[in-house]
Amino acid sequence: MALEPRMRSLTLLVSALLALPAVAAELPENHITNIFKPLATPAESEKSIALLVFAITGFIFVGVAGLIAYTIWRYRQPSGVHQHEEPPQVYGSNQIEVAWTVLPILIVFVLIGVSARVIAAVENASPPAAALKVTIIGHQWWWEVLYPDYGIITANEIHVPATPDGKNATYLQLQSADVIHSFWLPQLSGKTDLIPNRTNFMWIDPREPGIYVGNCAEYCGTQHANMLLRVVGQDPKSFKAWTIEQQRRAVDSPNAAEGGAVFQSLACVNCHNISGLGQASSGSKFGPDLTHLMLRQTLGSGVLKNTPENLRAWVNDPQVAKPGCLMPSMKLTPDELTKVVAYLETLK
Ligand code: HEC
Ligand SMILES: [Cu+2]
Repeated sequence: MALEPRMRSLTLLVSALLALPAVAAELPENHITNIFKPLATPAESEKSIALLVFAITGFIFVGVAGLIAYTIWRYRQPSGVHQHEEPPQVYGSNQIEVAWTVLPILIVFVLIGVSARVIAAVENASPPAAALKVTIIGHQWWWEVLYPDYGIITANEIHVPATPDGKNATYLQLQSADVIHSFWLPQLSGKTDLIPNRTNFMWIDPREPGIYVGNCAEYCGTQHANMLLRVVGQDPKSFKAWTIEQQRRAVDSPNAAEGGAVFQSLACVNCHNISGLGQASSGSKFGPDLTHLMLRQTLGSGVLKNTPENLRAWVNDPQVAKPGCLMPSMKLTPDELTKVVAYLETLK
């Protein structure tokens, strides 16, 4: 009787495991978060060290587990015999004790040595003068992205050049506006924390154009799991085109004027900056910069695709898609909602 539920959960577990490859296959080609498919130098060195560590620890595991299995089998009690005496015992052996002390110490030193070399190689690489510099500021629960040399401010989606020769490195300065976050793009590099009142660095040199996804890797509050990261690797020409688009100030088309006034009247400006909207909005950094909102693929740090319906739903009540997030439901009337969303849709 007790077996039935156990069997059922076992069947469930097995079918869940079998379904895993299918789930992974559902993801679009470049949406992989797999440290074993590195596409940048730091991630490559980290992969090779991960494989080395797996090999050494795997060897130890097979050796130890094998000896245990062999011993259990070799010294099992023969069937039918009921003896209760202990087998002959061995007390103390200098040779064995030296072996099991020295060997692990050697293994640990090898592991420390290779790790230190890889860490130093990744961390001490100094940026070529031409490297793109990007500042990332972690906020609860989104990423502010600044390009100081271009005067660009955006959020959650980091555009960088990507070339097969890895010659287009991007240096990232990592900061935090509130609590500790951690920046992690498995295919590009290891994790680096973003710590309040401190600047950490990391670099990436993506080899292929495409989207690299990642996530905050340090628990930072309720919506930590929805603090997704996207790096958009682009060939240098498209990257250049992107920077030019981003440097434009918010468009002032005639129908946008009314919407801009709505936006300003609805207190959105207290938290969001839109360049070109005038003093009222400049410098608000509590929420993501919305100047080129429509050029982003997602909303709310990856929780929603950036479609007209989702945008309307988000502005109507962000707490539905991202409960606990720091944008309150603004309780707009349907008319205000329509106007402000129509305005947001002009932000290209
Ligand atoms: C109290 C501050 C605050 C106010 C007021 C506010 N927002 Fe937000 N908004 C935020 C924060 C914080 C986020 C990021 C939420 C997250 O991803 O966790 C956000 C996110 C957004 C996003 C998604 C941006 C992106 O790139 O993901 C849009 C669009 C937006 N707000 C529009 C508005 C509009 C329109 C108004 C006025 C009706 C408004 N907000 C009022 C704080 C605010
Ligand atoms: Cu987090």
